[in-house]
Amino acid sequence: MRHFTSVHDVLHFQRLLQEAVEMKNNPFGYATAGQHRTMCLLFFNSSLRTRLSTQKAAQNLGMNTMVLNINEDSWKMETQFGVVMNGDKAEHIKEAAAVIGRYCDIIGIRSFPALKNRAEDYADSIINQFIQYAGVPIVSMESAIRHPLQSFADIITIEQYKKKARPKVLLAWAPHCRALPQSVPNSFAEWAVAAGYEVVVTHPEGYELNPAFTEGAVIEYDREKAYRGADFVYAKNWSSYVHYGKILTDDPAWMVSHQNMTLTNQAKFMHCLPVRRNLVVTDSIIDSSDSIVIEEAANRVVSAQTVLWNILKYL
Ligand code: SN0
Repeated sequence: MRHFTSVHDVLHFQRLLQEAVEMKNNPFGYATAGQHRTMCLLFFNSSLRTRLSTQKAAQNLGMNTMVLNINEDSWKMETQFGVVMNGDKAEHIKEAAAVIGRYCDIIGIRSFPALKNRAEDYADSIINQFIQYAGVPIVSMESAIRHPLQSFADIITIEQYKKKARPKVLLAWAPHCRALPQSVPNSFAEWAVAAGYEVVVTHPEGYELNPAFTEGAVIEYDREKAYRGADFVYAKNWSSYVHYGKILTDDPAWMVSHQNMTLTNQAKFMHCLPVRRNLVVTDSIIDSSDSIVIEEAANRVVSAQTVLWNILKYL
């Protein structure tokens, strides 16, 4: 593997899952794979799990890690071309990417969408410019349109808990007080379909995701029908793709609650975290024994380590 930005970078899906199981069972068995190699983790936006789990994964493989919060502890970065740089942005992404590429063997990047201009966000330009100018492998730590390390960890988690070969996996929209990216649901839908699950997506009208990401999934507007018989409920808020970046409703009936979960096949509750309690999910559901959010977060180390190991093999 050269870059890791989506499920499309995975050559052998089932083999990657097997490797993840091996990594999980034997996390220190590959401690020399990244010897004398350095990974830089670049954050344009906040992070807790991604920051810690990716560093831990790199360290388990014997790599050195450097973390940089762009716009906070470094120069503000200009990402547009052809502009007169007479504002507050002192450094252009073109030089920054090339320089970091000389210091590091792998670069991880987190950059959220601005949620203002759909075409600009969906061009995913920050990660793509790093791919173009850094000259080293790039790992998405959530881009404007996808969060593949999260989705891979989600699939590892579902494989761990599933009781049938092809579980019904429900991606359920839930309310939120802020406009959030579509990255997590876009990416989860792609990975869950690639894993061969029965994938159902439910949301209010107007929250349709970009169909390129939900191909192979069933879109079910009838919430009760969608929840019925689900083996996994993957909750997430996202802002509208159609009415780009907008919040269209805050109807609490869409919150993951006992009322919705009782329709399921005693579904496991999943969420990428951070999650806002009693807005996205009730206390009683996230605190129940069917909530697997902590194990899901723990598997972030496994997904990152498996991906980094696959990149290191070809360096
Ligand atoms: C991000 C998102 O893409 O939805 C990161 C998830 C891994 N989540 C948030 O930004 C939540 C922010 C909030 O205010 O709750």
